[in-house]
This record gives sequence, structure tokens and C-alpha cells, in this order.
Amino acid sequence: AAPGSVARAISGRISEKRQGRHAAHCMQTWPASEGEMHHYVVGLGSNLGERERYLTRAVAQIALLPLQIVCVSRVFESPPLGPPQPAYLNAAVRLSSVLPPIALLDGLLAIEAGAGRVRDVRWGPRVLDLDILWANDVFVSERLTIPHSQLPARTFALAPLLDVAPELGPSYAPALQALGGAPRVVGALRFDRTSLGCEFTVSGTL
Ligand code: A4P
Ligand code: MG
Repeated sequence: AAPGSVARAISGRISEKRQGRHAAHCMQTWPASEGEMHHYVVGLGSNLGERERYLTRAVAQIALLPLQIVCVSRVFESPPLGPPQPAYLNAAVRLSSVLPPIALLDGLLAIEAGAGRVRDVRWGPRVLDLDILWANDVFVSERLTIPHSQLPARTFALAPLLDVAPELGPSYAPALQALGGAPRVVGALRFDRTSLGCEFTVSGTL
């Protein structure tokens, strides 16, 4: 199908979802071949400053790229993997785009840089980390590997991924179970398609 018709199909599904006709959040699956349209899940992480603000701003900025946000996960809090540093908030965004993987990566890196991200220590603290966790096609190049190479080893990536792509459960739920299950849920990110704004709603103690 042409990208335009895919975009119309997506917005149709979105309005169905708004009207409550979709029983569950993010249950749709995608046809295998849709011309130039790509489907991605982007992971978000923050462990410095006002972490939830970095996440909401990142979602709003991702929405300005040439893509459609399908849905956004709950927010999970987990102890840091790597050197001692503050706890992380992690979430994920499911999106569809005509952008090929490297172009999406460049867009995400620009958003990280705009948030003031400084790259120094590997696995070190950061105000914002945006990783491409999954796509409907495998992609491997010098700069980019999709699915993310560490995905099966990280509860803080698997849990948000399965929130927005429950149909991937057969591939990834056993890994999440084996790691002890999802991290603590502390809230949700509510994305508004009209204003392209994003809000954090608390559901636990931050
Ligand atoms: N790259 C390759 N594949 C990908 C991909 N699928 N998505 C390349 C995004 N980037 C990918 O990324 C460095 C480069 O990886 C990118 O420029 C791209 O070319 P980076 O984000 O700067 O990575 P880094 O921080 O230098 O190292 P590393 O090991 O990738 O960090 P991670 O893996 O991102 O881990 N603990 C908790 N609880 N939650 C977290 O979110 N995050 C980290 C950072 C550590 N501990 C954590 C968390
Ligand atoms: Mg990263």
C-alpha cells in the first residue's frame, strides 16, 4: 500500500481507539509488507534531573519527526545497570514512519543532543537516552543494530516494549519472565495527537 493509505489506516484505527472501540491499548498488528512504511519501537531512558520531564519532552519532540505515534507505554523505574548512579525511568514509543532506520537514529540523536545529553562514561548517567529497540525488519550496520543488541537482557527495555507491542509476547515475554518480570510501574505517558503534547501521570511513588 502507498504510505498515504497506511497513514489513513492508522488514523482510522486511532479514532476507533479514541471512541473506545479498541478493547485493549495497542493490540493492532501490522501487515508484513506495506511499501515504504516502517514500524518501530523506540525506548526512552532518563536518570538525571527531572526525569519524567525529559521523557515527556522527548515524546513531544519525537512526534515532530515525520512519523505517526501509535501509542506510548507506561513508565517503569529500575535500579541502574552499570556503575553506581541514580535510578532510571524507562518507557517506549511505538511509531510508524517512512524514515529508514539510520534517518530515524539521526533524528533521535538530535533530540538527545537538544536535551543536553553529554556522552562520557559508557553506561553512565544521562538526562535522555533514546534507543531503537525493535523494528518490523531486522537491520544491521556499523552504526545501528535492530533489534537492540541488549534487548533480551534488559527488563527496563523488554517491559516497555511489550506494553506497546503485546503481539511480540511470544518472542520476548519468556526473557522478561526469566529476568524476574517487569520493573516497578510509576506512571504513564499520555500523548495527545491534537496538541502533540505529552503528560506524565503518576501511579506510584517517584
Ligand atoms: N546503536 C547501535 N544500535 C542502536 C540502537 N538499536 N538504537 C549505536 C540506538 N543506538 C544504537 O549509543 C551509542 C551508539 O550506539 C549510537 O550512537 C548508535 O550509533 P549510546 O546511547 O550513546 O550508548 P552508550 O551510553 O554510549 O553505551 P551503551 O552501552 O549503548 O548504553 P546503553 O546500552 O544505552 O545503556 N539502567 C537502567 N535501569 N535503565 C537504563 O535505561 N541505560 C543505560 C545505558 C545503562 N543502565 C541503565 C539504562
Ligand atoms: Mg542509546
